[in-house]
Amino acid sequence: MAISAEYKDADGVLEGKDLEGVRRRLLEKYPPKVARKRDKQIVVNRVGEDGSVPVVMSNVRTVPGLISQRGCCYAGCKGVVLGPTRDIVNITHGPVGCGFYSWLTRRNQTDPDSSPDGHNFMTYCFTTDMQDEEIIFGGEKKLRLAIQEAYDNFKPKAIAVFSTCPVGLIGDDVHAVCREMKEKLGINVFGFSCEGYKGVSQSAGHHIANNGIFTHVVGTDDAVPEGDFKINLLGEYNIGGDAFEIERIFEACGLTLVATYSGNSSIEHFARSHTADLNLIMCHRSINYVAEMMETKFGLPWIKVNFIGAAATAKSLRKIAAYFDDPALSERVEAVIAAELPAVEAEAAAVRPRTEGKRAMLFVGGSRAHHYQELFAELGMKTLSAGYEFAHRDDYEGRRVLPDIKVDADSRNIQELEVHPDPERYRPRVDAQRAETLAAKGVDFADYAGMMPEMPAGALVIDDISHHETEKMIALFKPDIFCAGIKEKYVIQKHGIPLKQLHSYDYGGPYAGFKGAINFYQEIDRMVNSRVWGYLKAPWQKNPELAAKYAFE
Ligand code: CFM
Repeated sequence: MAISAEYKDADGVLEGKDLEGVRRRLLEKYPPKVARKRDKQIVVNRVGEDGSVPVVMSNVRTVPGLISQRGCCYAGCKGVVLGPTRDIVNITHGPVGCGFYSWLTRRNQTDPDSSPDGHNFMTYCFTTDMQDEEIIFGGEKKLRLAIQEAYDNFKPKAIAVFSTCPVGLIGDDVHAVCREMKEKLGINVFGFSCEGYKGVSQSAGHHIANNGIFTHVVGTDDAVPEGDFKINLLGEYNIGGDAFEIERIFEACGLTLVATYSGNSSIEHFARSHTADLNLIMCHRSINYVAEMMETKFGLPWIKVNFIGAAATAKSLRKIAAYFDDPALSERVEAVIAAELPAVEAEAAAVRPRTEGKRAMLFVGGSRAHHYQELFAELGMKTLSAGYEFAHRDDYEGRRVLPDIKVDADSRNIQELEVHPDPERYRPRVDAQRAETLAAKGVDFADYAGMMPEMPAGALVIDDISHHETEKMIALFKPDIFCAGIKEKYVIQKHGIPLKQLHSYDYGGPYAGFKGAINFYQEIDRMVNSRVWGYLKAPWQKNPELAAKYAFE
């Protein structure tokens, strides 16, 4: 990785500030019990010789009253994992707002022309629009009608149903309705019990989505696509067109992409994805479950890749070539890298004098706070502090800590599927000896090193950061750019700091792959060097006190 091993400050000091003091400042306003909990989620990074890092408490409930960046279980299941699939009719069983706000029309890009039937239902928002009557008397009847109506109008190959909070509270059996309608209509109809309140964040929804796709779709079509080097890309959701850029690169390299979970995807891709030769994982947090279940059932191995950052893209392509061990493929991959890198490097060199030494903070989701550090490093920028909204310890500290993770009641509530090797279709792609040879070439199967071992020692890692802590960090460090989402954007801009959304990319992107890196360099250059932020005065800087009067005595 291109990131420097350590900041030049003395141990425990960042930009002249004693980090223990900084931690105290973040916690001092909290009641003692809250401070004790948050204390375990705010950690100064240190990387041991063996790559070990400090423990970060994560994937635990947010303290009520703290303003968190997190979303809900339904958002993780319907919005994130299933949202980008163009030809499944996704019906939100619940009040209209849940469906509307997870419609994500700007976020979910797809190319319907690449499907022979041209099905694309992402431009529609399907919901049962639950009313008082259904909350009192049950919503199964309305759900049945909605499935029928969707079928009559669109004749889709599949219909998925997503439960929102009230569905769980009133006890509608969405799975029974789906089974009944599947039989009646003769198409795949399947439900997800992803009520918003389940688990502690959207991470629970990822797991539920993975279980549902794996149970109802993966392996339902054994037709093997043509191509010598067949791969699946897992945990890539085509934000800002990222998947289009990655697909372009794969095609140039001669790799056959069987399925992406789930950017620019079709249900047919998932159905035959078990026929691929290798699974690549981008976002480990959201999709590791599918990768592991596919390995157990079909013998399909997985490796971690990253296409955010030009160097990371080249490295990932070389890993794939090493796995297939084919001279013609390696040659093609090298030719693609050689053809693409000069333009990227030229842009980095042009921008770098203006970005070198600038400082970023990244608080995003469950994988991007790690991946985007690559791009900032390519600009000569340093990441002062980073954290995830909802990641688990393995995403911070690496999968080496998996055996040490305590499974609490909230996690136990999410079903772990029992998966066994398929009696006919289990086909291990690599034996132990070959795995060892490949490991020597840097192709590590079923491994993710985590964010912290690749972050400089002395950076501050904060899990599930609150708005209070965000404001303190900004006041203390005045970073040159802050990366988060729409909920944070305007609060941070009012502090005079540019905010780059790394969820939806603020209409920008793609940022993945080679062309994406160029886009990102240009965008960050514009943002960190814009003078407009210096002219801003937040309302509270001019008028620091809010006064109020009781309306009656
Ligand atoms: Fe994975 Fe994602 Fe992310 Fe995520 Fe997300 Fe996302 Fe994200 Mo927003 S699946 S963990 S739940 S990379 S929606 S496409 S950008 S928080 S860092």
